[in-house]
Amino acid sequence: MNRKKIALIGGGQIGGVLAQLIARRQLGDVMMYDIVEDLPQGKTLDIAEASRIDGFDVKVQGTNDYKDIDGADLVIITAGLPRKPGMSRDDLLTTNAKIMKSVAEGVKEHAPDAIVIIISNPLDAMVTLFQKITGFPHNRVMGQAGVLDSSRFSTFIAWELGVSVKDVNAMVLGGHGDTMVPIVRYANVNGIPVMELLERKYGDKAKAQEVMDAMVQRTKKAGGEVVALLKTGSAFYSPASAATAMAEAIIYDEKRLLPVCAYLQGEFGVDGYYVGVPAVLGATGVEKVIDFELDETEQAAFDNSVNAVKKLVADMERLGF
Ligand code: A3D
Repeated sequence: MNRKKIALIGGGQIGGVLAQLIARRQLGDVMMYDIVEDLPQGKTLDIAEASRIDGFDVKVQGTNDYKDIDGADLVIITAGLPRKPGMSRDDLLTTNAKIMKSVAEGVKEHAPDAIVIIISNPLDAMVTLFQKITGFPHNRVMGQAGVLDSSRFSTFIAWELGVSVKDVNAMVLGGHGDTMVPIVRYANVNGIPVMELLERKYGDKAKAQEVMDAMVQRTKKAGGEVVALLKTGSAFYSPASAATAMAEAIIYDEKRLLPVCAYLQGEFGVDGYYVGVPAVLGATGVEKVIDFELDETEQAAFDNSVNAVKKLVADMERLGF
């Protein structure tokens, strides 16, 4: 079997961690592209020189020329500015849309058959724009947000309950912004509802709800919490881990059910927009969106989040993209 070729567009903070994670897991040969001269070459050389120590045997290379991503099977895009303290993801729209336009043109020309995972913010709008420019089938274009947001939510639940995070399942749906929707009703620890565990811990329904509400709020603001601490950029280890999990699901045709930014055609009452929903990821990309019934409050929160995505997409179109 030929090794897969994985192109990373953007060799910044997330791109660097992605290259290292992909190499260590030997998911495929890595080709990192960036516009900054020598940056991707330097980062990948540094990573490749650890191959003897880490025990991986795949190629890890860098380039400033789109020609070198020719024939990539998988493309992961992180090109674009990250947030600074006080900024919302939406504040990045104009700058990152310009960048995404050039990236989409490069990928369309050189990796026309690739499956594409986008991480650049504002996420839902960038995925929409990339698909519009390339015309790639919707199943081959998706965004990473929900895997990370869900991992953040699960981590807070594990800390609160004093259990291993490995046993926590919790999902965050909707757009990747302040309106994202952590699904509390289905959050569980090895099948036991988190709300029941909180009620037992505190012996009081109201207190349990208060603790859950605080975790939901922290999840929604988790990206901003990291930005405020780092001061010079946004989270990069965890987004890279999240996209690596998606890449692995695709490369090994795992059929994992993960929350991803996928194109909706009627599911959850939405038609023609990219939003975060549970989907099956396999060899052909997004193989199926898993629609399930939301209760009234969840649906209202989801609709509100979808409206925020629609507004962002409309703003982007008004800007001429
Ligand atoms: P950063 O370290 O600045 O890296 C971005 C890289 O993109 C830099 O190396 C730039 O040189 C490069 N770049 C700029 N323009 C182009 C271009 N036209 N073509 C190719 N490369 C270009 O940022 P980062 O890695 O920390 O973050 C990257 C993006 O991910 C930002 O937009 C963040 O907002 C976003 N992000 C998303 C999440 C999600 O969960 C969705 C989480 C964290 C960050």
